[in-house]
Amino acid sequence: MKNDILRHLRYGLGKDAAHSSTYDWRMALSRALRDRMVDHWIPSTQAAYKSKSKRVYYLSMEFLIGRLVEDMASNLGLVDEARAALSDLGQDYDLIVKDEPDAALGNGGLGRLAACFMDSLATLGIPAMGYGIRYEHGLFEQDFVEGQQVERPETWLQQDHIWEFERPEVEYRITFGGHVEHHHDKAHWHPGETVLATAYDTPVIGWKGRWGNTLRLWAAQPVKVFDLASFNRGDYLSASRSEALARTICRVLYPDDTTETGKELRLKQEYFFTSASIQDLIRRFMSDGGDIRNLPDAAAIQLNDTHPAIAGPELIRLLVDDHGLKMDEAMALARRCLGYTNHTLLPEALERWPEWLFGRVLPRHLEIVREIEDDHQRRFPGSPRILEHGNVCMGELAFIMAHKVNGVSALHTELVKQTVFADLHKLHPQRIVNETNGITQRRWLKTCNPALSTLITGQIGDGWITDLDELAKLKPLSGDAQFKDAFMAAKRSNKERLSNWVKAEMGIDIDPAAMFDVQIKRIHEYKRQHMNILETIALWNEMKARPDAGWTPRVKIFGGKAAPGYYVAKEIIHLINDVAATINNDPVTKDLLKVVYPPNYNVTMAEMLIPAADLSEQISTAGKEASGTGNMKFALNGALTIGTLDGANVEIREHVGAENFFLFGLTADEVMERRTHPGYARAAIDASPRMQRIFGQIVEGRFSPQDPSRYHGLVGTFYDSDYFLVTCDFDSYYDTQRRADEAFKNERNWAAMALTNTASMGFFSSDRTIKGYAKDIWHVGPRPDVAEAAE
Ligand code: CBF
Repeated sequence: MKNDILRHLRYGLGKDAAHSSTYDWRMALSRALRDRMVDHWIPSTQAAYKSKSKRVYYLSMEFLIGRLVEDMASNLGLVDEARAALSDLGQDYDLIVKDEPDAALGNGGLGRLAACFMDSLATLGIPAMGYGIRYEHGLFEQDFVEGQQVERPETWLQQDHIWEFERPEVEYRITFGGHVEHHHDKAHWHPGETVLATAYDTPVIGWKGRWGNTLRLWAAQPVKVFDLASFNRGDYLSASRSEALARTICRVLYPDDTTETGKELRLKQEYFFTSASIQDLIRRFMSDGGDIRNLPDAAAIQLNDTHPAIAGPELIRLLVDDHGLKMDEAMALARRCLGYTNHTLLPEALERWPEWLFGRVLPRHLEIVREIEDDHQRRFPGSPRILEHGNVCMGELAFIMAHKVNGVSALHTELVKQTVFADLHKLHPQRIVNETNGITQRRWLKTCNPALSTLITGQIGDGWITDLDELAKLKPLSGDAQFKDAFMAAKRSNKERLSNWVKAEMGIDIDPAAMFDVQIKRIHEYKRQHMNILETIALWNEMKARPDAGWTPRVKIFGGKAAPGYYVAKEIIHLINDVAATINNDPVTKDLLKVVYPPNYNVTMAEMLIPAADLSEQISTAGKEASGTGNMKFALNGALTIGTLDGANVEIREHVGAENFFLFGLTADEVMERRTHPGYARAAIDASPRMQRIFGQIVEGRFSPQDPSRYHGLVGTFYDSDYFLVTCDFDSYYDTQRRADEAFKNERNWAAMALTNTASMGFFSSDRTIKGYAKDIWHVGPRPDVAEAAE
C-alpha cells in the first residue's frame, strides 16, 4: 500500500512526498484503493457477462453517495492498512479522509436510499447497474447570512473525481423536439435537437470485495463542439448553441424533490438519462446475441420514483421503431421489465407534465402514451387516465407500465392503495407490494461509528456487518451493567467529538452530558421543524421561570436545507436561527438549553451527528412521511425516537418495543378526520395557554427585536390553516418531551432502552430490503459463488 501510494503520488500526480499537499495524498491513496477495487470489479463484470446473469438496472435521478474514500477502504477491509501506510509516510489518515468533498448528487432520502441500495446489491452479489446523471453541480451549498439561508453553487467536479472512469466509447444520441411522420405504419421521428450521452463509470464494491457493480452516470456532450460556419460568420451565439444545450442538461441537480421546477429542462434531464440507460441496456443485451423478446429474462428495470417514468414509452419506442415489434407486444414486454417505486403521497411531488410541453419535447412519446392509455382503457374501461386535464400524469403512467409497484413502508404502501392509486389498485390488486426501506449498516454503523461498532464486534463478532439480525444477540445485555456502561461510553465519546466540532465551527459550548436532541432532514412543513422550535421556546420559557427545577439539560440540534423557492421553509430556518441567537445568549439558561444549527447539512455531517444523538426527532404529520431512513440510522446508533405513527416509525416502534419509543400525536386516520373540522387549529390554540404565549412572543418580536413583524405571516398560517396540524399535536409533543427528560435522568434505564434500539434494528438493513425487491419484483438471486463466499 505504501509503495502504491508513493507510486501514484509520483506518476499519477507528478509530486514527490516532500512537496505533496493533503489533496495530493488523498488522490494518491484513492488511486491505490481504486486499483484494488478494479481487481474485484473486472472479474465481477466478466463473470456477469459470461454467465448471462439477469441484471438489475436501477434508474435514479439521484445517488447521494457522499464521501467515498473511507467507504471503499472499509468494504475492501483496508482501513487499517491504509492508516498504517500513511502513518509510515508521516500522514494522518483521518485528516486525508476529511479532505474529500461530498458527492452531493441528491436531495435527501430518495437519493441516499439509492446509494444504500448500490452497496447492498454489491454485497449480496446481485449483478446490477445504477444509472443516473453526472451533475456538474450537486445540491447547492447552504450558508446562513443573518440567520437566513443563502445558496451557493456546489462545485464537487472542480476537483478530479478520482473514482470514475470515463467511457468515451459508450455514447448515445438523445433527441428532443421536432415532429413525427408515419409512412406504411411506421413512425419516423425527425427531432429538432440532439445531444450525446457519454458514460462515466464508478465501481461499487461490496463487503470484502466479493462482488462489484457499476454506477454509470451520464454526461451530455454536444453533437459537434461548435458550428464553424456560424462562427466564421461572426455569429458566435448560434455557433455554440448545441454546446450550451448539452451543458445545461447536466449542469444542476434540481434542488427540490417535492415540486416541479424548471419544467422543460427537468423533463429533458429525465428523458436524457432514461433514454441513455435504456439504449445502453438494450445494447448490452443484444451484444450477447439475444432475441429482444427475451429481454425481460435479462433485465429488471427499477424506476426510483416517477423521474424515470418515461422509461416505459422509451422502451416501447425502441422496441417498435427500431426492433420492429408490434405495439401490443412491445407494451407487454416493457411491462415485464419495469418496476416502479413510489416514494411520496404529496400531490405536488407526483409529476404531471402539461401535454403541450410533453408533446413539444417528446412528440413520439406522446403518441405512445396515447397508445398505452387506449390499450388500458380497452382492457379496463373507465380506468384512471394518464392524460387528464391537459396533463401527462407520470404516476399513472409508471403504474400502468410496471408489473410491480411498491411503497416504502407498511403504512405508506397501505396509503398508496387507499389514496393515490386506489382505483388502479382495484383493477390490479396484485400489483402493489411493500418493500420497507433500509439502510446499509456498513456505512451507518461500521464506518460512521467506530466506537460502537468495535464494542459490538468485540461482544458478538462481526457477523452483523452482513447479517444485521445478529444484533439481536445484544438484547440480553440490556440487563448487563458493565456492557451498558461501555455502550454509553461509546455514545459519550461520539458526543465529545461532536461538541469539539461545534465549538470549533460555531463557537458554541455544548455539554456532552446534556441530552443531544437531533432533527436532521430537508426543511419541510410536513416534517415540522417549526413544531420542534416552538417546543424549544416553550421549554425555554419554563426553564427561565424555574431554573432550579431539576431540568434535563438539552442541546437541540437542527440540520437541513430548504428548497430555494420554498418560502415558508426558509422562514422556518430563519426562525430557528433567531431563536438560537436569543436562547444561546441567555445567562439564566446557559447550562440548561442550547440550540445549534450548523449550515450545509450533508451526508458527512450526518455521519457525525447520528452517532452522537440521544434523541431522534421523527415528528412528521402522520401519513405524510413515506418512510424516512434517518429514523433507522438514529435507532441503529442507539438514539431513542420521539415520533408520530408515520412512515417507517410504525415498524421501528414495533421492532424496538413501545416502551423504548416516545410516541405522540394523531394517527394518519385521525389527521384525515381532524381536517374535516373547520377551525381545528384555532380550537387547539384556544385550548393551549402554552401555545398562545409562544405565538404572542414571536409576534411581539421577542426573537427578532430589530424586525418585530418578521414572523407575523408564519404565525398567521397556524391560526388560519395549519394544514400540517402542528397546533393539534403540539401539547402532546411537549408532554412527551418531558417524559423523555425524566427518562434521561435514569441513566441505566436509558442505556437499556438505547441498547435495545440498536439490538432491534436487524430488520432495517438495506440488505433485507434488496432481498425483498429481488424476490418479489426482480426475480433475481445472488450469484451462487458470492452467496457461498458470504457463508
Ligand atoms: O424512500 C426514500 C425516501 O424518499 C423520500 O425522501 C422522497 O423523496 N419522496 C421520502 O420523503 C422519504 O420518506 C423516504 O424515506
